[in-house]
Amino acid sequence: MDQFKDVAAAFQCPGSYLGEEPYGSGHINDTYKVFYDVDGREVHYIHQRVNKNIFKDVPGLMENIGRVTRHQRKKFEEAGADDLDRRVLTLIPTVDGTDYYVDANGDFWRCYVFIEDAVGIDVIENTDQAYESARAFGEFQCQLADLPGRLVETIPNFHHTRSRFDTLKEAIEADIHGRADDVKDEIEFAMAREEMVDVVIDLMASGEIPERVTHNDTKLNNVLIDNASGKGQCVIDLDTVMPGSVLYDFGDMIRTTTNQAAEDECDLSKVKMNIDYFEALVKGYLETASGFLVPKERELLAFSGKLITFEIGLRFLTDYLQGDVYFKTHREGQNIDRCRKQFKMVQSMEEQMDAMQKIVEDCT
Ligand code: ADP
Ligand code: GN1
Ligand code: MG
Repeated sequence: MDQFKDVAAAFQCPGSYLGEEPYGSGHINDTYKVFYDVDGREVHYIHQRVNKNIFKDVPGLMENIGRVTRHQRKKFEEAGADDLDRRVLTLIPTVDGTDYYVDANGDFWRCYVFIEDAVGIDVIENTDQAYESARAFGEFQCQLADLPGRLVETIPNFHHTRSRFDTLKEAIEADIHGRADDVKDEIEFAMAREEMVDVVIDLMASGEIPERVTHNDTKLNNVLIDNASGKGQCVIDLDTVMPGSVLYDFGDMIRTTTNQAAEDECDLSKVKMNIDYFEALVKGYLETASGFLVPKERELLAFSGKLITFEIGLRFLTDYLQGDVYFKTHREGQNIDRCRKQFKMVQSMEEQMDAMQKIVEDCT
């Protein structure tokens, strides 16, 4: 495609551009695996069009990613890692020496070294993957604990659950697509759980929970798992790395790795929080994070799963009511199915909260 030729020419990728294919299953950016010929050898890169409707300050976001990946790389180097380009995302600069390229439509593009022989997993297959992904995200937080300066907030109030709740209420009131009547049960489910939304925000405001550099989008498929060893190879999708709480990260790990149903599963009888996956997550996470967590953070690890799953459920419900304008959808009703799945997970966690809490205590 001509457009890709321009993008390819903008970056300092060695070799000549051959073609590209859409890649991965992210809901936000447009991601392509791009093929180059380097002296008869096929070499791959990732080219990504960053979603500028969602990220209002792409230069600030790219500056964050540069700072974060340089810091991670230094940490891996100090630890003696010999496969740096597979441990941390590597940005390829443009011919002008910047980290992003703006095309004729005003769209922002970036280019990463393609991490071979590792994949982002959409649906968990075994407890090792839960352990490995949590270990990798904990290591990520640990490495960034001494990052100098404050990062740009790429999406303000991203995990401000109160503000997500209020936005849902506005969407219900406006009901611009006339869909609210069809989702009365989901609305009722959400409204009945309002008391949950301020817990972490209030503890952060009082200082009992520290602000840290966090990933904020710790979906299982945002850590690449090495095909050969099954180890957590590289944390990716750094667009939302910014000041936050570790509870947002641990909570989203619980949401996405403790059941084998797809995020938009329609058969809710398949949706249940699997306590074995939860235990593997806690163990993997504490292996790398136990050194820095304060007691309040530990105490709320199990709760964080319920909170973040509820929050994402609110966001899917809001997007459904607003006409599917935020998350990419591939079929009608996908956002409401995603919402129902999240709410079923919330309910399942409510039922198992004592057992989850006990696992955290036993691992501490
Ligand atoms: P989104 O924000 O849309 O989720 P991601 O940055 O997570 O975008 O990228 C989408 C998918 O592309 C990932 O789930 C992963 O499968 C793949 N991917 C991203 N970066 C790389 C990389 N450097 N090497 C290999 N695969 C990658
Ligand atoms: C989006 O980018 P991706 O697909 O990894 C979203 C997350 C949601 C997730 C739900 C910037 O993540 O917040 O939890 O979808 N990212 C953004 O699957 O909104
Ligand atoms: Mg992603």
